[in-house]
Amino acid sequence: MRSIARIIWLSLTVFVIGASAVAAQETEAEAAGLIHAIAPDGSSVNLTHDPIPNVGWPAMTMDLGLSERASLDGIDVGSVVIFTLERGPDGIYRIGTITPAPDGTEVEAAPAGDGMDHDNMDHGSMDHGSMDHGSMDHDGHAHHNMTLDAEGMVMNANADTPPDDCAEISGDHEFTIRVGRKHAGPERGSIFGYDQNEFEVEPCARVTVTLINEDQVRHMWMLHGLPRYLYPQGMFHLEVAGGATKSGTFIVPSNAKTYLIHCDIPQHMEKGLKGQLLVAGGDGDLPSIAGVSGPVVADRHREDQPRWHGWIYAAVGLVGLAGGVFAFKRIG
Ligand SMILES: [Cu+2]
Repeated sequence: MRSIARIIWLSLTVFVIGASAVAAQETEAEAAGLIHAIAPDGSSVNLTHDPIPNVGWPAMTMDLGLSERASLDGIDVGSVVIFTLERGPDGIYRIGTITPAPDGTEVEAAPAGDGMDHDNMDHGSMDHGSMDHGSMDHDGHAHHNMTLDAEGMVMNANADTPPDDCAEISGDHEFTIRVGRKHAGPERGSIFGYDQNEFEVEPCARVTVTLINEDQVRHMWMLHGLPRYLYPQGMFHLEVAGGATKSGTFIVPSNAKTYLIHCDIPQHMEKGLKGQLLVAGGDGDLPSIAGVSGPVVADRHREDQPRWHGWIYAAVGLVGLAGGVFAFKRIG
């Protein structure tokens, strides 16, 4: 009887640990931000923040949803705040907690003393159509680092500046890629898939990618290894909400190199969303790309085992079960 109590106790402990792991949201980063707008229902804010290296974000102005426990007490348009970032149950970043920042906290991407009185501006009367966005000085950056809306985002797009090693853009490539469960490959553990996992372009090519998300969940097409002087964190990034489509353009350098493509939502790369872009033939295949390459260390697949192994497992299991029933009857 003692051992039964022990088993119950153990199960309860495991249950409690599991439940608290589900309840606790993992904070991935903390940052300061300047609030520009608060949604009427208080569910999201628009703010400018400095680079957040922990999650690979450059400085940007964006909308962020709030967790249920985030309180906007004492926070208004124009407030400088300290907030934590976490992923919601949908895998999308949101604000975990938010508090007014201590006096003197500065958001470098949004200097407090820029002389503009945003509160008193009549935005409704602005003629955005006639504004010359091209001539705006975005903190000296040559590119729009990011565009973001409800459909998703495009980060580090670059359609006109060739990398330093390219005298000019050599030509254009356009790829339309579909992503979703229905494109999952036959590989073990594959749940998601792109309909194309390998791309080849010439040195200094300009590449436009259109990502069509055929799933309900958000997916990404993120390319790594680009020169950091042109692409913050060395990446180009499309992120697309379920059912939506996004396009973006980047220009590759001249050297022979293989670039990693993946979806950065947890487990999506492992479940099939991994590809490669070869420039000038690339410098080798990356591992575990559906339809292209195998894993570094092969799995011990069950189908590799002789069938009689299964019968041995079944026999051992039966003997164990019989022993258990016998012991139980004796206790009874
Ligand atoms: Cu994904």
